Amino acid sequence: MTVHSADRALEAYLKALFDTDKPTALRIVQNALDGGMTPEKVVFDIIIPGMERMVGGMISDNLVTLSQHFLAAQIAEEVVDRLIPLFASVPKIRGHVVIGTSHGDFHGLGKKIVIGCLRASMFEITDLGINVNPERFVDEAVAAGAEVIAISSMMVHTATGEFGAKQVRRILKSRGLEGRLRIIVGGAPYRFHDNLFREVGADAWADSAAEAPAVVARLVREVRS
Ligand code: B12
Repeated sequence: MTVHSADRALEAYLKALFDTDKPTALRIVQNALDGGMTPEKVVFDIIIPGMERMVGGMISDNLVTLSQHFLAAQIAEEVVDRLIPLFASVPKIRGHVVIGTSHGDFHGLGKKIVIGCLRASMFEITDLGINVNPERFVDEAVAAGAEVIAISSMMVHTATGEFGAKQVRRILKSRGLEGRLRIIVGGAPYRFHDNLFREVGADAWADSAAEAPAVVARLVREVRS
């Protein structure tokens, strides 16, 4: 299949995401490149709008299932990683985020989707995986020169407990790192209590992966200002 325009490619790509048909989605990307579309155009006119439409708009009407959501994020991550080195001028990375799921929490799907959105928005990501202890969040963020620590918690006790964001905040404070690093949290427990992110010592939270890039961009600006 030869794809002649970004619009047509985007429509075909969205259909493949809806069908959770990863081989077809990747083939559409490859066909676009083979047809002469630049890697920049593929990322900015197909992958990012595809991701936004799947993760942002339609999910609120419950039209998108978790597997469709997940696939859009997974492909965005793979394709963006592969194509960025091929850009004519390498895009400026907007900031560095160290992300993981809080200690005791093995729910990794929300985090994966957040990573897809952040990578597609040109943030550099260090993924620490699931069940990450607080010291490791801080150590890895310092080693990477990150501006933001992102903590995903899907369970109430891992969001509010003593081995999650609260302890990360204490470590930042005790090591004098609060001016250099911001904490963003996310996950279902934060939806039910507007102020919970503050109570656990975070600087910000985002309700969905689609909202995360704008919030992270603000935190990076704060650190750099
Ligand atoms: C899938 C799932 C599992 C899978 C996880 C698979 C995996 N690889 O992730 C498995 C089967 C392993 C599992 C295990 C357990 N689970 Co479970 N699980 C779920 C389930 C059904 C979906 C969670 C999920 O992945 N949602 C999909 C994501 C995409 O949704 P999301 O929250 O909307 O994510 C978005 C935002 O929150 C945000 N976001 C997420 N993280 C972050 C981070 C940042 C920084 C930002 C900015 C944004 C952000 O962006 C995401 C994308 O838009 C929920 C129920 C539910 N419907 O939520 C229960 C649920 C979370 N599980 C629960 C429980 C209790 C468990 C177990 C303890 C069960 C048991 N007895 O063994 C174990 C715990 C294991 C452990 N230690 O973690 C409870 C938690 C209850 C509570 N109030 O704390 C829930 C709510 C089910 C329930 N109703 O009881 N689970």
